[in-house]
Amino acid sequence: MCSGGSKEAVVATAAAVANSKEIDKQLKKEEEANLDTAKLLLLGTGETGKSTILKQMRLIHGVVFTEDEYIGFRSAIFMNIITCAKSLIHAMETLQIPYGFVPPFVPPVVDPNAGEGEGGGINDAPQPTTEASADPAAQTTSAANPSDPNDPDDPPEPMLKRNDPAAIAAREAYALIDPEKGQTGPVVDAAALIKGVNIRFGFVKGETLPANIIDAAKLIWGDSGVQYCYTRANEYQLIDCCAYFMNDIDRVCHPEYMPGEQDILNARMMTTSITETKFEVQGVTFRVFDVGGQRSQRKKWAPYFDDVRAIIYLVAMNSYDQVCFEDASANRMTESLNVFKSMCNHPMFKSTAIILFMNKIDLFRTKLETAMITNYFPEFQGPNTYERGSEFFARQFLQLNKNPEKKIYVHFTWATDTKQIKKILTMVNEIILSSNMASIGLM
Ligand SMILES: Nc1nc2c(ncn2[C@@H]2O[C@H](COP(=O)(O)OP(=O)(O)OP(=O)(O)O)[C@@H](O)[C@H]2O)c(=O)[nH]1
Ligand SMILES: [Mg+2]
Repeated sequence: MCSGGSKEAVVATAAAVANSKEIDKQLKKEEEANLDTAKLLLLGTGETGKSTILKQMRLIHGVVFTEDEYIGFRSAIFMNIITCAKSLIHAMETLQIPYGFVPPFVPPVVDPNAGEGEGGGINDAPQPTTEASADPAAQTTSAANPSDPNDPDDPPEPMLKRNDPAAIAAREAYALIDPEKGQTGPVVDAAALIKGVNIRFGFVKGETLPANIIDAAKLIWGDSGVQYCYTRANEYQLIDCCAYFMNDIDRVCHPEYMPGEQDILNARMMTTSITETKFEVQGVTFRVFDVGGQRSQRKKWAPYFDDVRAIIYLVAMNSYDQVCFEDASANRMTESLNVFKSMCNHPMFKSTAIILFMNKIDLFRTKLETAMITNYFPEFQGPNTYERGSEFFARQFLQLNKNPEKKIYVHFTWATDTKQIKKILTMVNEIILSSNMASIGLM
């Protein structure tokens, strides 16, 4: 029998209606709040360019840098110069390269797949000069690599830089150095000075590197052996802004120097605490979280995973031949693929837009001239070109997505190039805004 007439039932119904109205009100409030804000995470492994993209967002959306930040960037740039000089000096010893070493001519990288489609074929590659062929070091290597480059069934083994004639010649020259006396000369003295440097910078205006350190860093960078060592940077840890600042030491070490936009974008500071930056796009507040990408930092990510509208996941395209800063046994690209796999399939990101920034395309292009992808990713097929390489790596990431419904947006980016990033971020904003609308059923 219906109990609609009882007093208790009427009270209970009224309470339920009030409660439901309250819930509706609350939901409406939340929807409005959701529509007003979009939470965005910048994710990726270490040194992939997350903070650089955040700097670009700040420049583009007018979140100005404070004076303290400018001074912080300037200090970071001085430290970048010292760090680079120290890394190069250390690598000269570990790779066994003498100061003043001039590498013999080394033919460009042998590409067993070149000739198919785009990219120069083996037959187009400049041949070794007679001088280089007469070099016993060069003969050792060609004996170890006897394939006939014209025989499609027996393609030559791609050669790693540490085994090429220049590397062998460097080691031979290094072996001739008297172990008692070592090398002598102004560059060696400069290296000894830099090795002993232990400076920290505060927030003092006009503070710069001492003149003797500036001169020492310039001498090191100008040495032919160090320049050769720089070409083998994938064999040790060297930050990507090395050439940018080392080529411009006089300008950035001037006492009146304050970093410009391009300097700020190139300055390297490892992120060790998560920051939130807010700016408005078409009436929506974007809350952007920049996290540290190295293994120890990734433990801090999870508390930021709720209610994320979009993830920009950064990949350093040029890292395919590098090992991780925090683990010399892990390839950087493989590490990035593993982290992407768990992020893109994470249950909390079911309805989160995933935007993949295949970054550092400028450095990727340069690297392809001397480093074969197939040496590090044997499944790579085809010529060692930008088109093939970028398509291959993007596919490696996309195929990790286990949800066919999920759309992953891919952009090939150059994070230090404001013009390019401005265009890409406009497209990204559109994706985020429409995903914001879709999240509350308005699209
Ligand atoms: N040439 C070039 N350099 C880049 C590019 N993207 C980033 N860099 C440089 O790479 C270095 C590392 O970039 P960051 O933005 O600090 O990397 P991150 O992902 O924030 O690194 P963590 O904070 O350690 O996780 C900086 O010196 C940047 O200037 C790029 O597309 N091209
Ligand atoms: Mg960072």
